[in-house]
Amino acid sequence: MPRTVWYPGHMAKGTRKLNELAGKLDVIVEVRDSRAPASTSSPLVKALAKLKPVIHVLSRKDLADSQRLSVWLDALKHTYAADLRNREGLAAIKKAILRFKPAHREVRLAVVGIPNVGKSLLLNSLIGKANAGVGNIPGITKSVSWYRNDGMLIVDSPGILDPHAEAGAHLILSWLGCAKAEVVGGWENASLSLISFLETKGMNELIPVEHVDGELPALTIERIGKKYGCLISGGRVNMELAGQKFIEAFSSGRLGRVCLELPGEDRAIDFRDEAVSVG
Ligand SMILES: Nc1nc2c(ncn2[C@@H]2O[C@H](COP(=O)(O)OP(=O)(O)O)[C@@H](O)[C@H]2O)c(=O)[nH]1
Ligand SMILES: [Mg+2]
Repeated sequence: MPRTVWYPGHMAKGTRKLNELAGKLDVIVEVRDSRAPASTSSPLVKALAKLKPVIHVLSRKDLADSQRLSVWLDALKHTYAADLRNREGLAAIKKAILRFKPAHREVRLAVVGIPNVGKSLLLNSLIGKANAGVGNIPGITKSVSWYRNDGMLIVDSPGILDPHAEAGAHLILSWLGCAKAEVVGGWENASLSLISFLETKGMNELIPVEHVDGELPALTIERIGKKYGCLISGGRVNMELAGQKFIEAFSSGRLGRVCLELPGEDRAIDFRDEAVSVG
């Protein structure tokens, strides 16, 4: 896939700034979603990991299948699962960060990750409510804000620290409620592929209606539409709405806890044919 499809000009600028910034940091904290730790990783962080240590925070632990999540925690170094809304796992993350603190000054860090994974929640927890920005730190990149708290010097720079996901990840992100369905051709499309995916993975218990293996996903979405009351005239199902309601229920955890990927697995989906437009 040509890079330009998913790598527009403003992203290149972000990358350059992030690289520049990374030179000043002691450690990078990357946030990913526990429910898809491969697809929600940031390609840019992967590149920076050659230069700087990276701590991985897997957010939304509260929505994730804990058994499969523990496979990730065993497989990835410096990895911590967290429920950022309830500040669960935060103490361990802070401790891990402070291990990179030089003796003579604060540890300098940035929280990085693709949009919607929980960066702001983590950042605010690390900064603490009462802390005002400290302005420019001498010798460190201007035009970004720094915050000081508990032995940490934390940079906040939206737009630089939230690089885009890989193009192919958008479908999975749409299932998780982390990407707009327009990007993957609407809710109906996204929900049909989610049904196929769950069937392939043997995760049928996450489908809220009867689903027979090999059956057309559209029939299943139709059943879901009836269950959720997505009807239009003549008793027909509004498939777009049905798809949206299904994905809402799925991504909010109402259908159960999920972890869609395991380390080292082949890509969940063959993305090559997927048309992706990036905003
Ligand atoms: N249930 C749950 N929701 C979370 C968690 N972390 C973040 N969220 C929610 O995910 C949404 C996006 O979080 P935000 O911090 O704005 O993500 P950002 O775009 O990476 O800065 C918000 O509605 C958060 O409340 C978590 O650990 N558990
Ligand atoms: Mg944010």
